[in-house]
Amino acid sequence: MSISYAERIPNNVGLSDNRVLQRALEHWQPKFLDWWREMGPSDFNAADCYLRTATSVDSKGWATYGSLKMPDYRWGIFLADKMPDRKIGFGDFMGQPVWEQVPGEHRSTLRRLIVTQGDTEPASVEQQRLLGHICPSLYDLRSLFQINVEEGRHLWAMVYLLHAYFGRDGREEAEALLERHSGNRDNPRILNTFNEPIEDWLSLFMFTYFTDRDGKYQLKCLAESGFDPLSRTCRFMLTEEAYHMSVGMLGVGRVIKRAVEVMSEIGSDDPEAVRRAGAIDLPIIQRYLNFWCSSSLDLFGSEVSSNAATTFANGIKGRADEATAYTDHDARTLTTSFEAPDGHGGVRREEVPLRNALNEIVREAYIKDCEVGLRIWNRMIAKAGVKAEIRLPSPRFNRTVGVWAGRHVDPAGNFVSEEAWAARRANWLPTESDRSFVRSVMQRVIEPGKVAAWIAPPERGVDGKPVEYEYVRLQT
Ligand code: BYC
Repeated sequence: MSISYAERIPNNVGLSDNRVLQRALEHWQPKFLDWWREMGPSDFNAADCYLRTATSVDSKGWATYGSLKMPDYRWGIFLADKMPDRKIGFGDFMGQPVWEQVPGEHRSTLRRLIVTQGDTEPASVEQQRLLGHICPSLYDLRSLFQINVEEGRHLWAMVYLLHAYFGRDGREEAEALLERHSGNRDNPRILNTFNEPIEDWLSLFMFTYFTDRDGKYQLKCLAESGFDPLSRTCRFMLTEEAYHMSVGMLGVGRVIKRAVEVMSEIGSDDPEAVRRAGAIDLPIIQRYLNFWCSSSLDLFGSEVSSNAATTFANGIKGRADEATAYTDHDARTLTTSFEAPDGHGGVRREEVPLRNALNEIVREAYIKDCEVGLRIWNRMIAKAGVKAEIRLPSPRFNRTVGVWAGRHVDPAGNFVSEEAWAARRANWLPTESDRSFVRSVMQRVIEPGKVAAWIAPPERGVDGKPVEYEYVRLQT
C-alpha cells in the first residue's frame, strides 16, 4: 500500500478505514507534538532543515529530500509490505502462519517488548536535545536533526502497534512513553544506556555507532517475530537505522582523522600536545569508545535469560538474521557455552541450553559487526603513519548487566583488584577532565561550509549537494 500524505497522520496502513484507531492516534498526536517542543531539539523548531521523508516503503521512497521545520515533519505509520504466506520461522510454532492479531497468551510479553523498544526512541531524542547548540557544522546539525525526527517516527511506529493491538493498556503505555524521561530520577527510561547523558558530539557519534547498532540487532530480532505487524514495522525501521549508524561510523572516523592530522602537523603523539592544538587525542577517543561500547553490550540482557528462551520458543523474538545465519531454527535440544567468572578470580565455560543463551548469541553477532568500523578507523590511523590502534573493550569490561556485572576487569578482559581498577579507571573510561576538555572544543560552527577544528570535514555532502550547502537555515 502506498503512503497517504493527505491524512492528518500519514500512513500506509489504511488508517482512514478504522475510525476508532484513527481518533485514538489523533488524540495522541498533539501530546507527541507537545513532547517534541518541550523535550526535542532545544530551540530549533523554527529552523529550516534539509530532511528526507519517506514517500514509500521501498528503497526508492527514500530519495525525497526537502526543506522543512522539524515540527512540520510528517511523522506517520509505515509498515514494510506484507510477505505473502509468511510463516513463523523459529521456535515451537515454526511453520505455522504468522499472527495478524496478538495471541492472548503472548499479549503481556509482546507489550513489554514493544514498550521497551518504543521507550528507547524518545529517550534518544531527549539525550541529544542540547547538541544543536554546539554543532561542528551545518552538515552535522542536519544529520542530528535527521536522526531526531526519525527516532520520533520510530516512536510513532511502536505507538501505532500499542494503539492498534493492545486496547486500553496499549493507549496507557503510549501515554507513559511520553512521561518517562531520560535521566529523570523519578521516572527514568527503561534501559540504562538511554539514561546516560549525551552532552558532546563525540558521545553522539559513539552512541550512533554502538547504541544504534544495538537497535539494528534488536530490530532484526523483532523483524523475525511471528506477530506480523511487529515484523513489518521493524523491517521498515531498519532502513532508517542504517543511516544513524553511518553518522556514527563517519563521525568517529572524522574525529580520528583530525587527531592524526594534528599529530603529523605538530610532530608529536603526546595527548596533551594534541589537545593544545585543538584536536581530541586518541586516548580520549578510546575511553569514550570503551564507555559507549560496554554500555551498549548491556542492552542485550543477561547471558542466560529465561525471557529470551520463552520469547524464542513462542515465536515472538528470533535471532538477528534467523533465516539466513542459522540452520537450527528449533534450537530445542541444543546447548552452547559461554565464558563466566568462576568466583575464584578465574574464568570457566558454562554450558546452557541454547534457547537460554540467545541474548549472548545475538551479542556475539553484534560485536562482530562493531569490528567493521574499527578496521576502517585503524587503517586510517596506519595510513597517517601513526603507531596506535583503537580497540573494542573486552565484553567483560565495565558491565552492569549479566555475569560480568560489577567484576573488576580491565579493557583487555583480565581480572584486576578493586584497588587497581579504581586507580586505573581514569585510563579506561572518560574522566570529568576528559569530558570538560571535549566540551571546551565544541564551539558552535554554523557558517555554511565551515567545520570545527576538532573534526575533519565530511568527504561529501547530502543528496548530491556540496558540503558547503546551507543544510539548516537558522535565521527565519
Ligand atoms: N538496562 O532476561 P534479561 C534502539 C532488564 S536500541 C536496564 O537479562 P531479556 C535505539 C530486562 O528488561 C534497541 N534493564 O533480558 C538505539 C528485564 O526486565 P524485566 C532497543 C535491563 O529480557 C539508539 C531484566 O533486566 N530495543 O532501538 O532477555 C537510538 C532481565 O532481563 C537491561 C530492545 O531492547 C539494561 N541494559 O532482554 C534509538 C528490544 N537489560 O522485563 C533507539 C526490546 C536487561 O524482567 N527489548 N534489562 O522487568 C528486549 O528484547 C529485551 O527487553 C532486552 C532484555 C533485550 C532489552
